[in-house]
Amino acid sequence: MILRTHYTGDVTPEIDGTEVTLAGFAHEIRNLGGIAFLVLRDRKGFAQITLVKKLVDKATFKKVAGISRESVVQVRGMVKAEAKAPGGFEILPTEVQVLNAAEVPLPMDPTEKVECELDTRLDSRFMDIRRPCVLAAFEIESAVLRVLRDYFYRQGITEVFTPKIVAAATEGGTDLFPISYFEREAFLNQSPQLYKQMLMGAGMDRVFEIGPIFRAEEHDTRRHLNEAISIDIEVSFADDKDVMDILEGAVVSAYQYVAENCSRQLAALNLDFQVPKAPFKRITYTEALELAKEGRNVPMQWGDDLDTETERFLGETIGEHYFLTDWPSSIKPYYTLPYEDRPEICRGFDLMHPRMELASGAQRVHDHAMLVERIRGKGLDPSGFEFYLKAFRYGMPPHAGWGLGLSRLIMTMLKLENIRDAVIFPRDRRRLVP
Ligand code: AMO
Repeated sequence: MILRTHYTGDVTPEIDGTEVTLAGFAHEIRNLGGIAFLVLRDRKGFAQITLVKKLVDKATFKKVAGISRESVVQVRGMVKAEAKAPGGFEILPTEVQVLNAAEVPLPMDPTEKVECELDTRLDSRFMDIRRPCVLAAFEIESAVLRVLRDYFYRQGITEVFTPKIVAAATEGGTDLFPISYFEREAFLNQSPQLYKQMLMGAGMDRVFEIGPIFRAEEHDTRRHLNEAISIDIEVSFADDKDVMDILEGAVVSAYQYVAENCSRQLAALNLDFQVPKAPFKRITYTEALELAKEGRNVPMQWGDDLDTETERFLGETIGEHYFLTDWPSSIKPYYTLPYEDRPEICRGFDLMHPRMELASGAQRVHDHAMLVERIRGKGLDPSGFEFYLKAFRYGMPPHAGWGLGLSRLIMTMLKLENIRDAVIFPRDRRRLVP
């Protein structure tokens, strides 16, 4: 049983005279006495249903005039070209059915006329997503996932899934959500890092994973969530430069695909959309620090992590996507490979959007003894990493990889103010429902 023959967006004035069946939400109902209009909205647009009192039966006119906003309706009728109506057509109905009536009042106004607080919108997210400008972001996200998967497949990268319930920390022992796992304590994984590296030891050579990461951080910012989707890759027989090239290609492909295939969604977002130009600038941590010191009076020392203010300053100065490379070994995780001749610097990198960090990655330590030493050097106990370290004892190819935050990619691509706007049901410090 298909309840519609067309989406509103597929009806054009050229099919004047065709009978169609549309289904969607009652966006607006206007009864002007002798004539009534029902604006039907579906995910592809709007259609004006015009009822002339003299031409339709009384009962239908009365029913339409009494429909509550946002009720689910189905309309069968004839397409008529009408320059003044949205999309250049109207529907002269032969049958209008209310499939499900909406209660009054609505929990929020789903039209775009009224500005609404983010919290109110998130409390009634199902209704918020009915707004074309909100829906557009999630349709674009789906398009981005599709093109990224294609991009990875074309590079011979295999899609994998790794566990989200784990026994131990991946990235240093902090910021994990504990859960009860039968008689033991377990944790929600904060990154597929250790597993994707182990798969290099498994000879899988090139893997990618798109899945949730969990961070029990207390952050309450516009760019942090406690559950996020991360796009991770790991590649054997490759170094940091090789995977930076893959990352740059992934980001540019995503933008390009959206520019070419998502014009309806971009129009709903009212965006001036620019595809970033490759190659992205690559500057070292030390160069970035010099730039920041020149431009602003900051007491930052070599070895400090870049604070938000410095990141903002660099973003404004550089003005486009850029890579920050060659970080101090002391502030990158234990799995990041130090340069042989300058062990205080490592082959870790971040991909930056002028507004924030989008991804981080590195060439990894693949030597067992060095990895044990690096784990110890970070004040961690190697015995907790035995399942991981084991994969480094029987032949581990050199490898590199990265993790890219999907919501941050979408947020920056679509110039959204808050990362929560790039997640259907966000999880943050205060929000566990819906
Ligand atoms: P990192 O911790 O930098 O690196 O995470 C990678 C990317 O994931 C996104 N991200 C987040 N997005 C929203 N809210 C959060 N709380 C959050 N935390 C991370 C960011 C970030 O750049 N194992 C490494 C990756 C690697 O080296 O392969 C890692 O997890 O966009």
